[in-house]
Amino acid sequence: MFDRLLSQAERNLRQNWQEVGCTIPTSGLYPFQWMWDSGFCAMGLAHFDIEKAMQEIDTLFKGQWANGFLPHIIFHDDTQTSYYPGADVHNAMLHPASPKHVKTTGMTQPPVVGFILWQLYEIVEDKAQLLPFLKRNFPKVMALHRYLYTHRDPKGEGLVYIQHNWESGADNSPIWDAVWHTFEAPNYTLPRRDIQHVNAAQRPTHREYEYYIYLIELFKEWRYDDAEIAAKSPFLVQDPMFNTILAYSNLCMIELAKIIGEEEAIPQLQAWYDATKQAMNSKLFDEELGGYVHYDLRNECPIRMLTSSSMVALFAGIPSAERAQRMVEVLQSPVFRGKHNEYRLVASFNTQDSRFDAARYWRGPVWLVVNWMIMQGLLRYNADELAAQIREDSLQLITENSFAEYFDPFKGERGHTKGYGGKNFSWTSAIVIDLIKRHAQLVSKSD
Ligand code: 2M8
Repeated sequence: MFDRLLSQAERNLRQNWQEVGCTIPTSGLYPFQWMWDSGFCAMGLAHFDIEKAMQEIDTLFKGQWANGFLPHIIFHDDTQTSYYPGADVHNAMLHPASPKHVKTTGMTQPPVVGFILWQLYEIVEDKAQLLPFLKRNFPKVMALHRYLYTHRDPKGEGLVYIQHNWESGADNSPIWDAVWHTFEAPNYTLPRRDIQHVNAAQRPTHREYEYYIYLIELFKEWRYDDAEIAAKSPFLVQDPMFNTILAYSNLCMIELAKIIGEEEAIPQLQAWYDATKQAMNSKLFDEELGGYVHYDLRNECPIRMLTSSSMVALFAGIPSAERAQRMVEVLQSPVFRGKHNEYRLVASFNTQDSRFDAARYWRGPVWLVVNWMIMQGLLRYNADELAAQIREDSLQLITENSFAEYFDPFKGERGHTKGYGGKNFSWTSAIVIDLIKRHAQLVSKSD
C-alpha cells in the first residue's frame, strides 16, 4: 500500500549516506553526523541494509570522548562550510578527553543509542549476525550512561541535566525563553547559514542564537570542564524527554546484556532506570498540567509549560497507569491538537499558548520522530487507538508533503498541511520506513 513512500524513504537515506559511513540529516542545512538523528537513521537503515545500520553506529562512536561523553555533532568532513556554528566555533579540542582524530562539539543530545541497539536487534532476522556488533558497542553505551549519571547529576537525584538547549533536541522551544530571561547574552554579529537554506520564519531568531553562542563561549572559557559548568553556568536544566530516553535506553541495555552475556551490568542499569523513573515521577510530573515539565536546576524552579517533551515519558514506562490515562486525555485535547481541522498528531508546543507558532521549528510544528516515541509509549499502555491514529496521520502527512523536516499541525483550507525546514530529511524517512514495515497491523477504528 505504501510502496512508493517506502522506496522514496529508502532513496533519501541512500542519498544522504556519506562515504565515511554515516547519514547526514539533509544536505546543505546539516552536512555532518548528528547524534540522535544518526540513531534513528540506523533504525531505518536496519530494515533494508543492516550493514549500513551497523556502520552508522560504529562511525558515531568514532566521536566518543575518552570519558564516555558522546558529542552531538561529529564533523567528519570539516571542509563543509554550509553550517554554522562549525567545528572551530565549538573548539571542543580544548577538553583533554576529546578525540584527536576527528573534530566534535562539546555538547551532547538525547542518548538514543542504547535503545537503538535494541531496535536493530528486534528488526534484523539473522540475530546472530548482530552479536559481535552489539558486544563491541555495549561498553561504549555503558560509558556514555556512566558519564551522564556521574557528571550531569550533581545532587545524585537520578535526573541528569542538559547544559545547552541544543542538547535537548528541541532547539528553540518556548521552554528556553524562561531560561533566557534569567541572564543576559551579549550581542553578536552571527554568520547564520541556516536562514540561507530555510525561510527565517521557520527558524530561531537572531536573539535566540546569541544565547546559543554565548553558552558555547562560556564553555570554551571553562575548557568544557564539567565541574566548572555545573558550578557556574547559567543554563542547567532537567529535561523530561532527555531523561526519558536515557531511562528507556537503560531498560533496553538490560535486555541486550542478557543476550550478549553481560549480566554483571544489569544491577547498575536497573538502578539507573529506577532512580530516573522515581525522580521523574516525584519531581517533574505536574498534576495540574497532566504531563512532565522541565526543571531549571540553576534557579531551582519548574518551567511549567506543556511541550511534546512532556509526553514522551510514556515511552519508558515512567507514569503510573492512572497518570498515563491523564496524559492520553491531554494528548487528545486542544492542547496538542488545536481546536479544529487538525491532524491527530502531537504538536511540539501547547497550541493554546500565546507563544505557540505553527511554523517556527520547535515552537509548534509536528516532528515525526517525537510522535514515533509517543506512539511506542501509547502501545506500552495499551492506548492502541491513539497510537494507530498517530501512525496513520504520520504517513498521510508524508504522502501530502514529502519528507520535510517538520510540519504544520493544522490542515490548510484545502485540507492539506505544509512541510517546513530541510527537504528529503533522513530521520523523517527512517521513521516512515519503520511505521510502514513494523506497524502495519495498527489501524484506527475511527475512519
Ligand atoms: C536541529 O538542531 C541543530 C543543532 O543541533 C540546528 O538547528 O542547527 C534540531 O532539530 C536537532 O534536534 C536535530 O538533531 C538537528 C539535526 O536534524 O537539527
